Amino acid sequence: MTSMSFDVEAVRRDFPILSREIGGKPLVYLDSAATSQKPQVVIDALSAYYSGMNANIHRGVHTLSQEATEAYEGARGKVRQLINAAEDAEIVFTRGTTEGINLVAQTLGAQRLGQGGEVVISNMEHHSNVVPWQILCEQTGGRLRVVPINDDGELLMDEYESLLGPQTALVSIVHMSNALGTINPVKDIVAMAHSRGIPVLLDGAQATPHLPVDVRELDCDFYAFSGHKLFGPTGIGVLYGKREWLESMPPYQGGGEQIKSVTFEKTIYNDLPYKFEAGTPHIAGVIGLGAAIDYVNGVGLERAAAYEHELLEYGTEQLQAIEGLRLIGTAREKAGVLSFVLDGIHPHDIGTVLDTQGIAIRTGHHCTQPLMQRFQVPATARASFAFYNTRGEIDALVEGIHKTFEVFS
Ligand code: 7TS
Repeated sequence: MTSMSFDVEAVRRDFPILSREIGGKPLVYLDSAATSQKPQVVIDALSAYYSGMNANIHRGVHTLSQEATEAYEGARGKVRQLINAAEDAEIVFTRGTTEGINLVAQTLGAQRLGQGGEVVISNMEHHSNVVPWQILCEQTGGRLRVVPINDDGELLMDEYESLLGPQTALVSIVHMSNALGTINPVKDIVAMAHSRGIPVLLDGAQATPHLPVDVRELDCDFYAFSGHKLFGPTGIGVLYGKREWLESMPPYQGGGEQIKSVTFEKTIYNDLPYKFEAGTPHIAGVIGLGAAIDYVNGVGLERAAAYEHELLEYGTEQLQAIEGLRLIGTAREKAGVLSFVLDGIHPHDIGTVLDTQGIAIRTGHHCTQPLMQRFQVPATARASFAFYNTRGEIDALVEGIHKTFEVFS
């Protein structure tokens, strides 16, 4: 597949913000790993819900409530299809990846992790796949074990395997790294854990916008991701869980919607997935996420991934040719991210100069401080792509980096 078959200019016209200017220069948005931009159809879906359908769900006999419930549950079906889950009941709506991981930590994690038990994560995890497990370890007397990585930013799989044992309560690993772009061999990670009866959660925050994901093929027990990185609204996310685990787990939060009956003596919890959806959910967000999934399906994730891959190869070549630039994250399997440092220039200064050129990148530790420690850098500059980016924008980035060198020379 070549970029010839992918009409990026047509895709760009779907995203109104991409025609903005910043300080008189066309916006070059290279921060999609932080949050993606939204196509008009998603913006319209939010507006249509509030202007024509707004009502609470699952509780009204009136028409608006029925329409809102139908739209909300329809979106759950779209999520199920997107990740090929077996049934809608395995799709739990959350606030985002962070909440999905905390949910599993405080329910299944609390059930499985005892004194001396272990949770296995990796050196490239986002803080949201570190801190919830640290909190759990403090509560239970458990211990965090960390899979090391090599200098390219790839997991050391032998080390991973050697960390697994009867003491391992759970494995929680990122599918695609936000700071390096590495795509981890998650199918193998799951298989190795399962051969020892250990459940696996995958953090799919970065993978879902870049790769087709099939949770049944991966055979993972949980898969967490965020709507806002997948061209949908903020404040909405998904936790996929296998039915047998979700059934066996206690609720995460108590409240309305998640119960069947309540007396002061005893509460009977609702069926899946409602047991885990206490309170009025982000109805508009769910409907907007459904619209985002329809949009992504229309673009075609596989086609988009091939296009993005070319973009990444082009960007990698261009950046590697710049003297004084070091790429952080050179895994063989990677997508969508170019993290780098420049000799003698702090990443924040790079970001500031690029902003004067209309170029938006992220600078800092990317909520992966242990990873920065591993590479012995305080921070990196990170350009991250989506399928709406172009070669011309990479050229602008390269020009901006040269300009940065001039400013600080
Ligand atoms: N996991 C990964 C791999 C992430 O990249 C992020 C957010 C999260 C979890 C948390 O997602 P949230 O939607 O719950 O906040 N990553 C980034 C980033 O790279 N820049 O800003 C947010």
